[in-house]
Amino acid sequence: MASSNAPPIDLSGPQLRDARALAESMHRHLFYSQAKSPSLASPHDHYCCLALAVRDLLLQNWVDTAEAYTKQHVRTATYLSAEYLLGPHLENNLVNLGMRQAAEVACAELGLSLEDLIALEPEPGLGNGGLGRLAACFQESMASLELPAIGYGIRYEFGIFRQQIQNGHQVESTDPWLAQGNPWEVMRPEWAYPVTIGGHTVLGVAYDTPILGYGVHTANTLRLWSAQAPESFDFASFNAGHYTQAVLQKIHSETLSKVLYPNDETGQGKQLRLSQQIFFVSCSLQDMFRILKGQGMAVTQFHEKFAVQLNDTHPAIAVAELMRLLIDDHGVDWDTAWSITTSSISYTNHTLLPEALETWGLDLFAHLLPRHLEIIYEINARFLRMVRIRYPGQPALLERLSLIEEGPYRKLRMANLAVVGSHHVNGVAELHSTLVRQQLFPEFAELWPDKFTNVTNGVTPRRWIAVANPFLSALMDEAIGTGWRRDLGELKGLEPHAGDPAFLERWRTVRDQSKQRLANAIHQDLGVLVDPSSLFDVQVKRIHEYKRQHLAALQIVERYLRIRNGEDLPPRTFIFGGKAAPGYAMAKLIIRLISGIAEIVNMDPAMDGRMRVVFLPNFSVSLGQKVYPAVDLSEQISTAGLEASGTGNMKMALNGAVTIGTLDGANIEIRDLVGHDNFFLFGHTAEQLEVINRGGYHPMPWLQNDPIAREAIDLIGSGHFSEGDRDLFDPLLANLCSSDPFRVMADLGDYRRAQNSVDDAWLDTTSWNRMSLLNTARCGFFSSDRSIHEYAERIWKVKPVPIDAGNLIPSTPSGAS
Ligand code: NBG
Repeated sequence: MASSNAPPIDLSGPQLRDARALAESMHRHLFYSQAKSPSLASPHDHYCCLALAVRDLLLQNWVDTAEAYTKQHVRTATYLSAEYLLGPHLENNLVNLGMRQAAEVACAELGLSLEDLIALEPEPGLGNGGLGRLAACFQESMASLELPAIGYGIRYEFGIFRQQIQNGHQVESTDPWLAQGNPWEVMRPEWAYPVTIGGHTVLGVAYDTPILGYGVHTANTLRLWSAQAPESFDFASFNAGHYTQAVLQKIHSETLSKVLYPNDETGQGKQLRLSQQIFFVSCSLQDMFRILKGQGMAVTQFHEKFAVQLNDTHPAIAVAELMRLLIDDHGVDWDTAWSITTSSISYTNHTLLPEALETWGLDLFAHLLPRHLEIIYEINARFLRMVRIRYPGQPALLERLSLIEEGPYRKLRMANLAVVGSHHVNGVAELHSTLVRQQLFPEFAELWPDKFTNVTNGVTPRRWIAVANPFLSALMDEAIGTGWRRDLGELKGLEPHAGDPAFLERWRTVRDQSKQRLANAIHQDLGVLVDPSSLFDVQVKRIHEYKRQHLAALQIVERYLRIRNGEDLPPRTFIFGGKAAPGYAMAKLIIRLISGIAEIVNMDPAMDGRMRVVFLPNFSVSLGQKVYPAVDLSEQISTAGLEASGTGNMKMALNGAVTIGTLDGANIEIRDLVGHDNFFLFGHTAEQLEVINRGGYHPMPWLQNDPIAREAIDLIGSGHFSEGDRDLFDPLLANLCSSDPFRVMADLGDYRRAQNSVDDAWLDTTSWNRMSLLNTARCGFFSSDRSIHEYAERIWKVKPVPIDAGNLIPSTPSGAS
């Protein structure tokens, strides 16, 4: 492997010692773990050696943490999530250990490039988007805040699909992220639990990954369950000569944790998804009972030991499963079991979109989980009895609150189950939490006003600034010290520099370095040359109509027409990225449209030096780490009221991007914090849209008054961006012009106005740099440390437990919990 071209790093004594030790450890692992000689080692061998050497370094923390938690009987948060979009571990662990520089020197000593090795790590993409990434940021923050916590989930063999763009279309392939092994996990065959689904029993086996806190000795555990057949072979069939049948049985069981479901996918694969949910929830709860017992605590103390957080409704079956375990397996009476359950569980809602609120047909549910259904009927009967007493003579109210949706095809409402079974329910940004109370669960909110609360999302500054943006990090370290990594509020210290032209110039320079880095990657991967001095206008996130990538696309077509008509506009590079659910035809068509526009624009000499359009394939955590630091303009343009929070908006603003956005999700809080002058606002508010909707929305009047929009739509319809194919974009255009469910036309004019003011603002470089700096300086609130602190204080009642370095804590007298 090529050696690093990086300038030599000046390390002080102890760090140099660390570097030497690391290099030695890598050398040893090459022989003892990879069984290779240096001359035969592949780049992947070197990556494994480094990963194993780093893992060795954090094992002490991991072992000490487990030991301390056990001996001190600490109250523990358990986070149940079907998704963890972790991203690669290596660099993050190096940063959290304070070993990033030492590793660079160690690699150089061995003639290797740390950056190259980091790039070799396959990313565990065990999540779809924001929800899964939030779960990953939260794990890291819990460890950094020294909070006793366990993350529970599924060890999918195949993570989120890989996306390629072929002839402008999204093409999916599998993500065999485990194919080359995974140095970060430890299998725990001794912790395996049976789960019976549809009369068939599978075994969930624990795989543990350490989650290292930043600058502390805490390393918490992420425990993911892998499905196995209880016996590798059905010996009866085997002996009867049915060898193949016995093996098929095994394969059937293991299918359960094979693949992560893409979200936004309706209907398909429902049965397997429900099975996955009960599978990981049951294993996790059984594991908690094992821990409880191991600490000599009674089952009736479950809620004293554990705060169980449901990440959306995917784990909502936990309400019924915890009841079942308490009653059937542990002999607890109903009332006590219900009190334990509702004292343990809390639920976070992540979306108001009706199609994302999970329901299960009762037939399917009864077939797979008959005992759970019985329990749910009983919960419902008791709950509705209580409601009937409080609100006599209101059958319609009962119908809305019921856990069962009546009708020809009866369904189980998982969100209602989660609300009834939880002591707290939270939304993920102020507006969203208000809408959860007012629109989604108004009757529940009236019944239990104190149950509902808000915890605005956040992102971890370690991965999303320190790892992702070394250039900005170095400048900030110099200006305000290094403490922002632990207390992101310290970014405020940048504010006095907003009036210093020389500092703003340096701010610009480090931002340009990130843009250059992204430009290089775009050139290398896509062969497109983009100008790092142009305005980088970026929208990266899942492709969905409510996020309105098509609104951005229309605006780009308008800009293209304006430039062709001779208008002089400041140069811009439009960058998109994101996956569309494989079954979501409209989202895939939006990708096709963006690719079509990119192809025409990038070939047109009239666009040279004025505009480029790029669709980055296979957006991921690692790609995000390159993109977020390079954003000048952050596109957060969802239909107001539909984006629960957004977290990409936070990553971009923290890295110095200015937002163009609607009053939606956390955009509102970002705008209030950074100052209204440092944010480009447009569009209807959620309230205004409600009024418009009540009057009966139609896009036509908007379109008729907007000749520019009509021209853009006509150009798309003419086949200009689809090699003459006039029909290709028909479904998209017809939808926009007839029902326009996401109110693109209602907001297009104001979006154009806001984009014009962006052009004006960009021309004043100093003032733009100032806006950029103020966005970073004022967004410290959006650290996931702050979010987790709120959960721990207000919802979980879990306290930090500092871990001493390499120094096992002696057991405390009994009684502490
Ligand atoms: C998503 C929302 C985002 C939000 C993340 C994390 C789901 C179901 N919801 O707006 O769409 O930021 O959750 O809370 O994925």
